Amino acid sequence: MVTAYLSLGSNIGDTKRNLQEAVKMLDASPSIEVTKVSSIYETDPVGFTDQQVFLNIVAEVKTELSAESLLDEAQRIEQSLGRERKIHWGPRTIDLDILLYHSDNIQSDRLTVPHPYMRERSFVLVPLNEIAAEAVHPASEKSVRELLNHTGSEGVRLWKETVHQHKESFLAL
Ligand code: A4P
Ligand code: MG
Repeated sequence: MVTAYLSLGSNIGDTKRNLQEAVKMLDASPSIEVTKVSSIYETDPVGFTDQQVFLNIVAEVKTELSAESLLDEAQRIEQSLGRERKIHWGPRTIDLDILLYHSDNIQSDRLTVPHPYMRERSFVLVPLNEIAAEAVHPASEKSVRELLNHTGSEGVRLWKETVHQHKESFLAL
């Protein structure tokens, strides 16, 4: 059993509901249990900036799946929630990225873990810090708290707070 952290973001449609549906679907997967969910943050778009604000969260999962199979599952959920790939870094119904998988460094055709941009993205580090401040980024050997102290939290605002990082609290928001 491995602990992994996933970043979820949405800026099209009923964005809160998209996040909740994605977490429910993850948790419903036979080999994945969602063990923590961050508060929901409203975040200014990064990369392609001429688009709606995002809602972003980070979820902790325990899984028996390999990282590649976890990505398959994430992509299946993106597809079933109607994700269409159009603009790189552009608007999306739901985006699920693997941030950390155990303490592995993975580099394959389909997968780079730790996620290549997580160290510079406040919309990832703020929610990740809420649920896993002491987790270590294996490439840099820095904790999430240290990475966040360096990057800062500009453009990231608390939108709705979960109680004790419980998925039940998140699903009730
Ligand atoms: N891939 C490689 N590594 C990973 C990983 N660790 N997790 C590959 C997930 N996927 C990974 O992703 C393209 C390919 O990346 C996948 O097929 C997979 O094999 P994609 O989601 O299909 O395409 P994309 O959206 O163009 O790229 P990506 O990497 O998801 O976009 P980003 O970099 O995540 O940027 N601003 C705010 N405020 N909040 C956001 O959530 N998100 C983006 C998306 C831009 N700006 C944002 C936000
Ligand atoms: Mg993605």
